Amino acid sequence: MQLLILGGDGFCGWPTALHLSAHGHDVTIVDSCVRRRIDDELGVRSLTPIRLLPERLDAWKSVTGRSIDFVEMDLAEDYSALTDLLATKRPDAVVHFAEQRAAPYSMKSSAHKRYTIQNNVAVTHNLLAGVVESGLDCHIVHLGTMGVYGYESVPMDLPEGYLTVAYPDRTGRNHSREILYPTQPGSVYHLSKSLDQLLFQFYANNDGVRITDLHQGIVWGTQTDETELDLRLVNRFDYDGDYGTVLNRFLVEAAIGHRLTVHGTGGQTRAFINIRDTVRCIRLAVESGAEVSGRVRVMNQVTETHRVIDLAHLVADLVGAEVELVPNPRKEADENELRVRNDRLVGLGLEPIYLATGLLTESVEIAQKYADRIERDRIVSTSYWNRSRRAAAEEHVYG
Ligand code: NAD
Ligand code: USQ
Repeated sequence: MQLLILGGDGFCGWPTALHLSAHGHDVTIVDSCVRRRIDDELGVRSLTPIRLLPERLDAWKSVTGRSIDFVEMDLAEDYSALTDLLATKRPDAVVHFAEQRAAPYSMKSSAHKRYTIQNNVAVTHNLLAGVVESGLDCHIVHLGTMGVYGYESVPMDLPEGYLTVAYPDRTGRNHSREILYPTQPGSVYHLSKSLDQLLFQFYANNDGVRITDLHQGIVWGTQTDETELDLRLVNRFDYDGDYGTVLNRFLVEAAIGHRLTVHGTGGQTRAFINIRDTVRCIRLAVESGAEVSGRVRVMNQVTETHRVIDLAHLVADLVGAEVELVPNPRKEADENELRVRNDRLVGLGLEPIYLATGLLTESVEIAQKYADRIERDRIVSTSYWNRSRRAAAEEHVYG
């Protein structure tokens, strides 16, 4: 298949581009490399020493003999370049990763809130409008998030995208229908993904655009079969207070003897997936595109759920670290239950990797290997959801 990977220089996009190329697809990465500039803005860098994208692509060619094209483009700004590219490449599918994806970054200031909404909504809408204008029958595979469902405890397993609701009509006769699951975003970033859902629903209804929205959980791990073929292919690994996700942060904290920063009580339950499963799920979604028509296909891209405090103790026991309960910088429920259906991806052939595997140790080893690259003062999260969260955090003395 001819594939465009939007955001293919990022944490999920890079290993996915390699995985799809390794499986015989013709891959073009489209990226503005804005994520590398955000590292500069935040005064931090990937734990792993990632090469510039052209060097990564040369390494892939020299190791496998396969070429991946790269087009540098700001997808939020350069609509005509995007439509030219669609007309030239005529992709069978576009995988869309190209958004600002950190919840804490999206809450840092009004400038960060505005950037996140403007960038994310513009990229998604430009892509949809561009696909319609090009007249291509091209399948869009979007990386959405579990966070669109919100984290209210509900007495059921979360369905995949749609909820069946029943309601009486004026005469009292009962009807039922499926609606998009009511969205309850917990940050401006998650809000941008909720807006994406409406854009997808509209373009699927109005223009018959074929869309798969993958509601992905928190990704952990860093390497995949393809990125570990050569040091120059290594994937990025974020650990800082803005971009680092919880399990990867705990692994880094443990590796350098920092206390594990559990927000609040740690009673938050979240959904997780290993990066090796991420790339397989996306291949399954792309290669099953022929089954998508009509309404948006939503698949929950998760393999398991865990409470944050349990993860902290798991890592602490594995590596020998201390756990610290710190004031939660986020406005979120202290405790929640979460169970999620993932039947669609399992039905397509996903065989989940669980936390119990040796891959946790792999991440610890990577963290230890690159420990001298870690900026300790960038670990604690200093993005607060509101003034009272900031005030509570500023009173806390970190151990
Ligand atoms: P990332 O920040 O590492 O990668 C995103 C890439 O998109 C970057 O290379 C960036 O330069 C590019 N990009 C952003 N805006 C762009 C624009 N306007 N034009 C061109 N390129 C642009 O993020 P990631 O962790 O790889 O996440 C990828 C996608 O997966 C995101 O949409 C995110 O919401 C989703 N997701 C990630 C996780 C996770 O745990 N990392 C979990 C669930 C969903
Ligand atoms: N947390 C801690 N300590 C930390 C970091 C986080 O206790 O040091 C807590 C947070 O308060 C939160 C939970 O861990 O309750 C998860 O935080 P996270 O930063 O790992 O995940 P989140 O902000 O939700 O975002 C990440 C990705 C995002 C993706 C989302 C999937 O950055 O792109 O959409 O995971 S999900 O959470 O399923 O919506």
